[in-house]
Amino acid sequence: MKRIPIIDSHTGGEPTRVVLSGVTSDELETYRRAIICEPRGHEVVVGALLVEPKDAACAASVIFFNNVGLLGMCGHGMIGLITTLKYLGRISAGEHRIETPVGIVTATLHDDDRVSIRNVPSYRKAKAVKAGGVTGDVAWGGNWFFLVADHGLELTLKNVPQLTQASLAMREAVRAAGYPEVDHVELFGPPHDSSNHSRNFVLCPGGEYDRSPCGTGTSAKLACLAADGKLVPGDVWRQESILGSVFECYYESTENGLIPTITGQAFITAESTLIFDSSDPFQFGI
Ligand code: PYC
Repeated sequence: MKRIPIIDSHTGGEPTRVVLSGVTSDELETYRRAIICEPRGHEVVVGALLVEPKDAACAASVIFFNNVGLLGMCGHGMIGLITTLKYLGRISAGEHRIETPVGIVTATLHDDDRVSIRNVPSYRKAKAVKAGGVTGDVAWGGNWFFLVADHGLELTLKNVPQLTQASLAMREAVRAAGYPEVDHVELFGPPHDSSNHSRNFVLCPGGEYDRSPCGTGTSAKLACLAADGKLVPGDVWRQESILGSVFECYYESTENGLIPTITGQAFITAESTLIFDSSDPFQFGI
């Protein structure tokens, strides 16, 4: 029987499953759904496969994946990964460089276990795109987002089915409008906690919603705020999720573009071994 050791965590409610060994990057497509989906997991889980870094100055290299494919970067997942590496005793407080498929990210593990992610350069590609009856911006924050404020929906947990349906329709519309790269949709509304600046609902590529405020989505949001002159470098933006969990963020303007830093905290929830029995008809997931 094949055995794959994993560590689970959540960041602001959004789960991350770190795969420690047992799968190579070439084998990932064979095991991707088996690791994420039922009967071992759930569609919302984001996987993080640890692989050997090419750059010796990096503490680790990671490939993020979900129920439908690979992710360029993943903010909540990176916070989960750093917390997992600390749990394993592989890193301690301080700065750590981590390779991702879209570039090197610097993560700082603080003494109080919060983690700050200095993300890849983020930017707005298109402003005020009209698609599916709404107007929004297309932006990159490590993944591609369509960011919409004029959706007319209330961002509450009881509305998740409507928010999901509406976001799926917006995604189809923005792709048809000339932005086929968009795989996440981010809806914005007023925060429920007045110490935050905004609340969001984020549709992920596989149709699930992000329980956290979404690190790459918040990076895309910072890029749009900066482009509109609504947030200056260094000023703090507190992004609240549909669950009420918060990422605290700011950006720097550099010669490589706008670099967001996202701070949050993850908690370890399980340490276990996935078992693959060749006689199990659902060994590769449902
Ligand atoms: O935190 O960047 C993120 C993320 C992407 C998809 C789910 N979470």
